[in-house]
Amino acid sequence: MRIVKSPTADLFDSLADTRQRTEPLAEGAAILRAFATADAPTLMASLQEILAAAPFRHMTTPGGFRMSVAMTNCGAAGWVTDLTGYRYDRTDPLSGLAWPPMPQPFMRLATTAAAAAGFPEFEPDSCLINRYDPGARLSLHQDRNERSDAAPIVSVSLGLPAVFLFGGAKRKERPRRVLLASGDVVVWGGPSRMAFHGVAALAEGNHPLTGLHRINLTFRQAL
Ligand code: MD3
Ligand code: FE
Repeated sequence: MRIVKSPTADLFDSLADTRQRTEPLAEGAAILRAFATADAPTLMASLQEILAAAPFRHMTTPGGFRMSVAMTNCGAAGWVTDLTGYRYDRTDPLSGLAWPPMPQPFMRLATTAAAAAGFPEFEPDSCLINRYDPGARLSLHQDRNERSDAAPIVSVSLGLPAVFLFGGAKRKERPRRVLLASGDVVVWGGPSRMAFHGVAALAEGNHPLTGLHRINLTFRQAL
């Protein structure tokens, strides 16, 4: 059997889906499809200002491995890893200075998305910014360096799409695969907050917003 794609299917494939809609994912977790699409250029402009003071860097895990994902932070505290462990730090180890402040467009997007998913009190003090180049991946992990697990984590995907791996409360549970595209926002609260999760190796591509990369913003109440 030969699968022939119609010219209309090809046309649809070439157009980004900009329809905003909510997809429940699990207890406490919701995907807000295209929630950030209209704001994406503004978010990217804010990101360039952050990068001038705190550029992307490949951090080292406590086990001595170089992370394939490049990272930086903004806000009162930033997530860092080095040979001594994982932690939130008020200073950027690269500059010795405080992380750049959270830009207002970042803060507004994170709080409106959290409110839309049922978390009106969310007030992030930290944003971890991840850059994926082709082949970069994040192995299954839990986010447990934040002071409280009562607050959700809000994630914003920009640029190239990625396959997100959403597991369960135990590492051995086989993760579901969820495609996250540019503009998609996911709110992870309630029982989903401590779920194991990761990102499959990024496929090559070119996106008008980010070029050869995927950028992910994760907003946290860390302190
Ligand atoms: C589910 N980042 O930075 S965002 C991370 O796409 C991280 O860069 C991935 O995992 C990325 O820690 C995934 C989605 C995400 C973030 C935090 C979660 C999903 C989560 C916390 C609990 C459960
Ligand atoms: Fe995570």
